[in-house]
Amino acid sequence: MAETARLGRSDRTQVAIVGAGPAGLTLARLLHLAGIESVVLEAQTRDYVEHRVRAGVLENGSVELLREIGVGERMDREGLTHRGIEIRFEDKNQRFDFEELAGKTITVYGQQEVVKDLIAANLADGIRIEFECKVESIGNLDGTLPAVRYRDADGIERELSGDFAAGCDGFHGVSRAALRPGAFAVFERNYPFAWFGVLAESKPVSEELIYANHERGFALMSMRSPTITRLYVQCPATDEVEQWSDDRFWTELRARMDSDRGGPDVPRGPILQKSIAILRSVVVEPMRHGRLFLAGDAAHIVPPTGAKGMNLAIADVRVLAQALDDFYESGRTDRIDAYSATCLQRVWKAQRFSTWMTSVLHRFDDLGPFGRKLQLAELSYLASSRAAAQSLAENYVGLPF
Ligand code: FAS
Ligand code: PHB
Repeated sequence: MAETARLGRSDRTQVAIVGAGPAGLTLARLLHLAGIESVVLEAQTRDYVEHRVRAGVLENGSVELLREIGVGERMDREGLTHRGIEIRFEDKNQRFDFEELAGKTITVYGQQEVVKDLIAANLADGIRIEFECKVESIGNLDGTLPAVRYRDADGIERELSGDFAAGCDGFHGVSRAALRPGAFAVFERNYPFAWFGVLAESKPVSEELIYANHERGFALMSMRSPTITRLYVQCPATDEVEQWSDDRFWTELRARMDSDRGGPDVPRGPILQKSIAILRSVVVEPMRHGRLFLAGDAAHIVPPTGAKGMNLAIADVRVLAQALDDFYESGRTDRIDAYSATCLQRVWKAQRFSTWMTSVLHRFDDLGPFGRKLQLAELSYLASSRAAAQSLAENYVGLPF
């Protein structure tokens, strides 16, 4: 049952938002704080989106923005402030002190927690979020009133029109399908591997994230709390979750951390959730089509190695909300017209960083011995050069808005 009073068969708002992920929910809140009305249409149930395990690292700028819009209280209480990360390669751990190198920290706080906080705050402020409402099409993009057609929880066809529409419906959403063929370009790169990830009830071995480059493949030890870990190992892109028994996972992670040869220990614990995430890079240009604006994963996907996915979604809607606020305040359209170019600046820098992190930390079967040596030289340079370490730090904590 939708949380707010059900909309009429055809309804009207200022901004029709498709998708209740970090992009859609943050946008709705930013608009509300600027006195602009929006309605969020979400295909899944509230329970589903509030329990979907995804990203876990918030850049400094995302943390500040979430505080500014009034959803920072639980994040500040339960989130973990990290002053750096470790990268493990050739049997040693190298720490990178972000606070010392870039003057900023990151926060580890699960994406589903951010989503929970945004939904609670938005509903409390009377922002309309319609769950179990699957959008089927978005039309009239070049007109003055884009029309979002959807099916509600009872299967009834409805239409929501707005001055503007925001496609915040992720990579598999409907908004990209609304674009005129030929009106956009897609830049993409697919990787021949994926991440097998688990959420486990086990004690993190380190206060900070450990990324590992190992000849057996990449591994990452992250966390969600002092008792919940989020752990990943590189696996073939064709793998299925069923191929990874608990025992196989723990054995492989320990091997990649050299746990039995002086490397960090990997305490086992009950595995709560398993998933496989395909690694790919995708950018759709432009991100604006008439009165439809794409934001977040609907417009771009980054490999998770740089922990940029959720942060880019938040950065996009920050630009969009400012542009729409200008429009409603003064009729200005210069920021609306600059929306795509402004976001793509940041998107491509995040793509560059995420691609670089992926290239130095993963095992590429076609790398060959020379390529492998280059990879290790890159990591050794990173560990010995302040300039290289500073570049890593400033990109990881988040480039200035
Ligand atoms: P989202 O995908 O979060 O939200 C889109 C919303 O739109 C969803 O709720 C969906 O149900 C809804 N929707 C879709 N189609 C619809 C329709 N037709 N009608 C109505 N609603 C519709 N990033 C990291 O940094 N670290 C990670 O570990 C990490 N893990 C990930 C694992 C997976 C499996 C995925 C897919 C992504 C992961 N990411 C990770 C990236 C992730 O964090 C995304 O960047 C982030 O979710 C993007 O947020 P949104 O753009 O809001 O899209
Ligand atoms: C996570 O905590 O889920 C996480 C952290 C860092 C990454 C990717 C995922 O690069």
